[in-house]
Amino acid sequence: MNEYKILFTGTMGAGKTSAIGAVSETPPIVTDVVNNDQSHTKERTTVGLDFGQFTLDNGDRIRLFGTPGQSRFDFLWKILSKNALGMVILADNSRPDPLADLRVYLEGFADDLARMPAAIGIGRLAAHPSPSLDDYIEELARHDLVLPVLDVDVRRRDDVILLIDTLLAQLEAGLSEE
Ligand SMILES: Nc1nc2c(ncn2[C@@H]2O[C@H](COP(=O)(O)OP(=O)(O)OP(=O)(O)O)[C@@H](O)[C@H]2O)c(=O)[nH]1
Ligand SMILES: [Mg+2]
Repeated sequence: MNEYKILFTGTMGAGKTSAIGAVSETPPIVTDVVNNDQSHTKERTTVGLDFGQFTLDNGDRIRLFGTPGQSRFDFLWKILSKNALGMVILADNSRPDPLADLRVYLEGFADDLARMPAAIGIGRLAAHPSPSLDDYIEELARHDLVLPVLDVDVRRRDDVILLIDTLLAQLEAGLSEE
């Protein structure tokens, strides 16, 4: 049995807590409090971490960690990414400048992204079609990254599992090269 630690990160309200809650087999550990951040209207926001886990059909266990979205907690990013085997970066396409949001995480996690697989999940794309998936791919290319970019609804279990499978497929491809 293998255990994989996967980190979920991305901007405030992109859905890190929702995504982990959508797939966790155990009640997710959530550290949300009432949101006083004026930059976002959401009711609650994460101030510590999210944690959830689930088991794949082959018995491998996935441990999911989520970061707080607010940048004042970015000191936690390094701690939470330690020993992670892969990373999911979530974006919210309804925000004023989602590509700028993504850049914060591409730059903040540059060291990690150089050594671990990642997948990008774009939320609320149907209602907010711009920027497009191609625009995200171009933004990644400007950071010398080639990563899968998926249209996801973090509230849907299947979408979150697809993101995780995309990471695992990259890990497996990497392992078979060795
Ligand atoms: N209507 C709608 N709501 C969505 C969609 N995607 C996500 N949401 C909602 O957006 C909210 C996301 O909130 P969280 O999961 O707390 O986001 P987070 O990334 O953990 O936020 P922070 O911890 O504050 O950084 C939830 O209320 C979701 O139900 C969508 O496509 N449509
Ligand atoms: Mg959260």
